[in-house]
Amino acid sequence: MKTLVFTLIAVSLIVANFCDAIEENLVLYFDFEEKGNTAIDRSGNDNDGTIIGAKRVDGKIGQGLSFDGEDDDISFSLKGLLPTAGTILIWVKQLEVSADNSRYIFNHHDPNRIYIKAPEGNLLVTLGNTGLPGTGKILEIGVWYHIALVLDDGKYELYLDGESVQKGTYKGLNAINPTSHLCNHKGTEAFNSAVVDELKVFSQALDKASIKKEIQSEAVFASGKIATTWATVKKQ
Ligand SMILES: [Ca+2]
Ligand SMILES: [Ca+2]
Repeated sequence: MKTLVFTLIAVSLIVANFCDAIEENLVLYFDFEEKGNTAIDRSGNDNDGTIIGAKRVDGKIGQGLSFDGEDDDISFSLKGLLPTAGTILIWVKQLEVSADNSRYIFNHHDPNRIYIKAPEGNLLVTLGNTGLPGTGKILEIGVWYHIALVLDDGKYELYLDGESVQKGTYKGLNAINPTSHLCNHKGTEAFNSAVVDELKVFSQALDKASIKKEIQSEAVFASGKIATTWATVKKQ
């Protein structure tokens, strides 16, 4: 029994190590590990998502949500987020190129725009009334990428797989909309064929180390190490 308790504590410490104070500023978290037409917001803020058409498939960690690029949607609120500071993190794998090649990944629509998209595969963001140039980083079809967008009072920084690929300034992001979407524009157009997983939105600007930590902690779960540890605990 002592071994069991010790192992449980050790596992708890491993998990706690990756879930530090920044988790308090989590305003939305979808892991897509459920069934049905609601994506449960694990942050506790009731920013649940309404799914139309999109299907659960193998994701980056467990299940992800797959969009057909024709008419699939998920809409959700971002209660708890202010327009002044925040971080959006998401895993995405582009599938075939859909008719509209704008390839929206995250859509918080105009006039207070927060767009993460990859037209022609070229990763770019649009913020408020500021259209920004493509990063030149191409999201290949069938490959998982981790994207993090940090907003900090008129300054932004975009990360791809934990590395900064663009930063600068923006204007005109003054309010948070009642709804946002993944993989389309406003839920009505520019549908993107892709699988997404692990959408996290924080109400603070995360630094590079915190973003890397998020990716690292997810990698631990994805590799099954935690599950393996639990399996070992159960045997004792
Ligand atoms: Ca559909
Ligand atoms: Ca998942």
